[in-house]
Amino acid sequence: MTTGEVRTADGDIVGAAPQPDGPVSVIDYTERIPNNVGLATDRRLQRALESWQPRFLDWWRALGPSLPTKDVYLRTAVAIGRDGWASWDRVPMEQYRWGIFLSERGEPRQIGFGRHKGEPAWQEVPGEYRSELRRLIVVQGDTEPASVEQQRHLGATAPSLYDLRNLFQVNVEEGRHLWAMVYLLHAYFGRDGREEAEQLLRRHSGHPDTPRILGAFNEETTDWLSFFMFTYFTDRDGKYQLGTLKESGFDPLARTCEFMLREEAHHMFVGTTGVQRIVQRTAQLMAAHGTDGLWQFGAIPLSVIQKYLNLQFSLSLDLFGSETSSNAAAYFTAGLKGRWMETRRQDDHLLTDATAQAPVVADGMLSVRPVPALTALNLDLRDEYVADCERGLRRWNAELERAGVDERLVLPHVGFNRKVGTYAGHFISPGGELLDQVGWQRQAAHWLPTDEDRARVAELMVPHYEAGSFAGWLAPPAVGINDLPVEYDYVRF
Ligand code: BYC
Repeated sequence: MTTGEVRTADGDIVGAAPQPDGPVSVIDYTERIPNNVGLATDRRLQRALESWQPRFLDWWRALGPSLPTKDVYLRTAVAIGRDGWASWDRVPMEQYRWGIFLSERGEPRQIGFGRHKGEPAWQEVPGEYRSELRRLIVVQGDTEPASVEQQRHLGATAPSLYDLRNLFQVNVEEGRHLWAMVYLLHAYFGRDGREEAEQLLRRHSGHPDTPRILGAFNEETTDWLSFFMFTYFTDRDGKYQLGTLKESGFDPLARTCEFMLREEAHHMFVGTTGVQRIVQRTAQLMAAHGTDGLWQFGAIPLSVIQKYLNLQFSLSLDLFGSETSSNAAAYFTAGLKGRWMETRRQDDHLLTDATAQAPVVADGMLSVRPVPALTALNLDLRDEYVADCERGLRRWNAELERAGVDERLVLPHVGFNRKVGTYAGHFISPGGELLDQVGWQRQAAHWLPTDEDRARVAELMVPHYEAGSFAGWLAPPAVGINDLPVEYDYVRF
């Protein structure tokens, strides 16, 4: 843990960037592809990955960060462990060393759930689950480059060098998470795995013919408010999905997700503190001027922050799939994808007789019906996620309270603005009222960002590239990165 890292009682990180811990294994940086998986001993795999590497770099140059820089103060994983897992240095971005890192194998793992519960975790892909496993890995892999593409142009309008560095840190690590999934595809899925790895670079966020697989990853990240909401809400879906894949009976997937989760903590830190700093500035100005009309003071009105929150939360809820899903039941029963904190759950880890309450929209009403718990696992995960989201809201609202402002941010109803699952096709207000289409659309401009809101936010997005300078629409952070001062020149041009 860095000395600047601060954790709240509920475990969220609010101070400096976190550093993970765990058993130690050093990564070999003398190799062309740094790794801790013994790549040098498997020539075929090494050659396959070395032929994918230039295509990845071409993709990074074409669709990665568009702002030219000289170097960026970045952390790079050097050891999968407690002491110095990351080194910090000024790195020209195109020289960043993307590599393949799996958490160390500890005690031999047993499968913890489903019909293979108690059997040794698989070191190879079981033939009967090959296509399901490949699908899960491809969906996970597809999101990583998608987010880099979505954030490509944000460097042009960064509110400070500190924030610009954080954006680039998130980007290079999402690039590495793509490497993690590509390694699994190449190492365990033969020719079709290699073809899937190619496709991961061919689909592009928002492309009309070859879009990314999941909806939220085809939306535009238009500005920094949208970016901070994305890293708060959408990266948090990543935390929960990786948390379930970390339980997988397929050991290489479990181990790679475990290490990805360590890096993911920083991405959510960027979101939590980013929104908090915006709310802090907004709250100060609301208290000083007694109005939410803050455009005139160069800040973002709370009502607009709420609209961006409504949008990103609803887009992120769609990432959990349908509330009831036979896919999810099949993944669980096969031992491929567990539940959040599976090992801590006090039940049979089979869910043969358990039931759950799933939402339904029928006869003009929102209600629930009992369903087999096995089919409601996407809902189970989503509920865990929503409870976690609430925690950030409490922190942001504490800023409003501190400033003596009465207004509060709220999470909208889970049925609001949904495109996937039970609520799709229904018109539900943020307060949870079932409306007709006309009634909903009449009020949509109060609930979701309008073109005008986005244009006003865009006007504020003026780059601040002098060390120690911060845009006026957000407060500076409390501490810098890795114990450096807030004013440090984290990026050089
Ligand atoms: N958009 O049974 P259903 C991250 C498809 S984020 C479009 O309801 P299932 C990150 C679904 O594929 C985490 N299509 O859902 C964050 C299925 O199609 P097929 C990413 C969708 O399968 C920030 C059909 O609808 N990781 O890491 O139980 C930055 C019926 O689906 C959507 C994962 O998601 C959608 N939103 O669950 C960077 C983990 N939702 O198969 C990175 C791996 C569903 O019938 N993925 N569909 O053709 C999964 O576990 C599951 O695929 C899902 C869907 C949870 C996504």
